[in-house]
Amino acid sequence: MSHRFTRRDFAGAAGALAAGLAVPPGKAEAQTVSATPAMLANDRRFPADFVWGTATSAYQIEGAVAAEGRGPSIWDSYSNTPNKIRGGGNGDRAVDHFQRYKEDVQLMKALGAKAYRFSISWSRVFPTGVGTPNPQGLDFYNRLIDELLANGIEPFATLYHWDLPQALQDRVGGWASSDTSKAFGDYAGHVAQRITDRVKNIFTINECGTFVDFGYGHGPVELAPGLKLPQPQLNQVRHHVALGHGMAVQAIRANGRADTKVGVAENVASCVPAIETPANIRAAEIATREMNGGYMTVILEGRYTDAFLAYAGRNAPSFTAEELKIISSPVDFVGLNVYMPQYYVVASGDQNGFALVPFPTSFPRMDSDWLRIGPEALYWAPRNVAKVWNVKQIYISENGTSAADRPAGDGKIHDLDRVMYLRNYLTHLQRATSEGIPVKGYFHWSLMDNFEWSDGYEKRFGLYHVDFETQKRTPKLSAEFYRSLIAANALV
Ligand code: PNW
Repeated sequence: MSHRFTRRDFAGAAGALAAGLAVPPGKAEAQTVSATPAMLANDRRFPADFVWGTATSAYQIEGAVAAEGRGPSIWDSYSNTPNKIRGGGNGDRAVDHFQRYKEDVQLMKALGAKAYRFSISWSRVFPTGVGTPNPQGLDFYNRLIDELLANGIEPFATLYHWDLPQALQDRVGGWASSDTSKAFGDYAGHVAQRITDRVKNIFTINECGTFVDFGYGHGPVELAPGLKLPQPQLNQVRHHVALGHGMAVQAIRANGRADTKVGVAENVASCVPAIETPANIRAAEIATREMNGGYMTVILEGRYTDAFLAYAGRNAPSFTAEELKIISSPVDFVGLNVYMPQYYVVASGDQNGFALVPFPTSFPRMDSDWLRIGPEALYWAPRNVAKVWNVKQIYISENGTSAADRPAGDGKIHDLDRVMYLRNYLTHLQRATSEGIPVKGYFHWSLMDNFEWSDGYEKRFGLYHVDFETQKRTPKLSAEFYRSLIAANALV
């Protein structure tokens, strides 16, 4: 007979024993059961069909920038501009994944990972963004997809992870023009027609919020194309990106197999109640809707909120009702990239109904300046999205951290800080799934160290350490942690 041994039982019994007290009647059974990790795992499990994976993106890992007819992207130009990238790196070689993809699939397999989220480089498929497709454009991805499937790993493809064809930037100003939204839709349809026999899940755009604000606006970090547009144009860029997403959803529906599932991968502004009171929890829901007005809200509701438009005022984007309909084409799932709590929220009596609490300067961070540590974001982000928009399928499309990983004297990488981060964040994800919040899977960012955009090769996010000279991959302690967690399908 199996006795469901809860953590509370164990804590109670252990506490009583430690205090030298007699074990109270009825707790005797607990006293005789020794708490093996497997037993504790009863409370700590993830759903049986939970999808554990890792994530990467094309420009950050592939290299081979001139292979098989690829055209240049804005990241080739940007990273080869002096003083843009820390340490002066670029993605010309990156981590040579284009050549080493078979070895890299084995790294995933060694983790026991069930899925892999990668991105497709638009300028491999359409070297100038539009027009005649490159006949070799999908060859690499076909090889990769086949290799993944042969190894029992489910491919999840992202169509846009920031590497816009340079020709589109030059010709129409990139996302400043709705021509780019339309070109993105055409590219999405082309790809869907050719991969959805094997790829059943597609993310349209990765983190609209990040690449628009940092690439066209004024972020704490700068990204390609490195423009600083005034507010009206910046809001128009936002709108064109949301429109591009919607056009891609429609093109995938029109050109892909009927069983294809499509969604976004958005760096949702995660709103965490500063203290979990009913009033603050409600305030965090209201904040979720307002603080995600530019993307998530318009994508899931088909309208910009009144507060969003009032705040933008004369700088609001121009848009048509037809465009709002395209933007809000129904999605099958929502992908959330969650690294940190974006805002801590409390209830407020003013008309917004919420207030944002400023961060103290001592708030803890990981190795990237922007990466604040708040494990509860991995509970609240999916919880709020499920609640506010009644979303039925959520993936954590990215979560992870940078760490100052250096091989120790024994050659190993003891990244205790990444393990700490993961253990705590995943505890909150488990809280979410155990409450029935519909999170279907989790993709760790990243499989291996790679080109971290403006931070070049100086920030490492991988479960595998990469020696950027020799390209040697070495599992870190966190890879071992993730492997154990996947094997147990529970917190370890
Ligand atoms: C994401 N921020 O970027 C991207 O999707 C990945 O390509 C990237 O490597 C990863 O997270 C780690 O940075 C972000 O400043 C970059 O808030 C910056 C921020 C958030 C996400």
